[in-house]
Amino acid sequence: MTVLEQPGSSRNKSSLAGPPPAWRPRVDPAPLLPDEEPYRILGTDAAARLDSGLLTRLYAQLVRGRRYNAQATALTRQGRLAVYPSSTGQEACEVAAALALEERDWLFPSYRDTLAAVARGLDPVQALTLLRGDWHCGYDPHEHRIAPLCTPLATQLPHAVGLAHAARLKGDEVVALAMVGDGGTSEGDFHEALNFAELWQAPVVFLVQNNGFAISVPLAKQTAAPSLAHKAVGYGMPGRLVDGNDAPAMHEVLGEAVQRARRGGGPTLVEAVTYRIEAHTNADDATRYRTDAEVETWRAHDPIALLEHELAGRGLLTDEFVATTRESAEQLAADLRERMNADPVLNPMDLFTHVFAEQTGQLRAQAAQLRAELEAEAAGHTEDTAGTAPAEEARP
Ligand SMILES: Cc1ncc(C[n+]2csc(CCOP(=O)(O)OP(=O)(O)O)c2C)c(N)n1
Ligand SMILES: [Mg+2]
Repeated sequence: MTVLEQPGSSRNKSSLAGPPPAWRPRVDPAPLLPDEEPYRILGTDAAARLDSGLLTRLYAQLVRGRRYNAQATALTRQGRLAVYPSSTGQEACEVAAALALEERDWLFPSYRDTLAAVARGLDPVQALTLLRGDWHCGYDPHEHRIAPLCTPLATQLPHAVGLAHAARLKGDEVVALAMVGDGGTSEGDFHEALNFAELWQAPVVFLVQNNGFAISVPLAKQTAAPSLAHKAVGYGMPGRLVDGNDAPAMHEVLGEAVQRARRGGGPTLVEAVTYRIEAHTNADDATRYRTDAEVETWRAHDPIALLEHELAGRGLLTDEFVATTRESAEQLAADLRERMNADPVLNPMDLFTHVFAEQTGQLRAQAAQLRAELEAEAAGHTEDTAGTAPAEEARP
């Protein structure tokens, strides 16, 4: 006997119409859909309306950013920095993210977003503390309103939503801008963050830098979504697709999303289409999974060159302006070199200090072992300078 043949069934009343009540989308998805092509301004008629002051400001920041990336990468080769995930090629995203925010807002960067933190005003050496191998992020997140550079993928996103939601409940007009990579959009945290952000109308902007790869995994193996911006629609949120190498376009779109969030209009997901010109980090060999020809196609769409083209057309790319900009970038690099060459004063025992409010037995045992090793090393060093056992022999 089928369900419909059971006594008392509503067989007679049933029909082949849709589920009761008739289902329909609760919001119209059409306005949430991203543009079909990445939004751009440079190279289009719209470029004419751009303010020259904004263009020169963006240019100076981009040039400084590229120099910073090159210097930080050089520091890894000199053993002064443990690891550096370069944002060369992605400077327009980094700089626009920083400039879109006001002082009262919060930035939630990933490990690749040192530049956004520096463009927001963070000390360039402090910004590298974590990547240098220290146990802390090197700055007070509350003072700068920059969360620690986040290594576990996408975990910064629910944090940003929580902060933004709390600010809204308190009546503070604070916006959180959270940065994540294309690979990070496959993490559960990404979905949970977007879901709650829209439900709560949290003032958050999610900036996905689609740089083509998650280490060696290309986007085509990451997702079957039409674009990453389309993912927004599933949560009832608008998705914007932008040319991530077009600095004024990035600046405009992120600025609009921040304003919308501040007005109480809810979150936005922005996908910036860009490219990671360097390897994933200094520890990666990108030639193993992509061709030089591919990299060259992106070099031809370089964010600095795009801006130079517009500046030159306006007669603003003068020798003097270029020289001043380069000099400022060189000073930044020189300062970084000099200060990163000083040995940091580290206490290895700090490793155990802030893990738990109350140390576990296992951690206490590990701390005791490290303390004993450090004491043995110090004793060996003393004996060594006294001309007896060398430090190396004192080690187990
Ligand atoms: C939760 C988690 N899983 C795995 C890793 C290892 N991991 C570090 S970077 C990375 C790739 C991330 O790619 P993407 O999100 O595109 O950011 P990109 O490095 O391109 O900026 C992976 C898998 C990690 N850090 N955290
Ligand atoms: Mg990526």
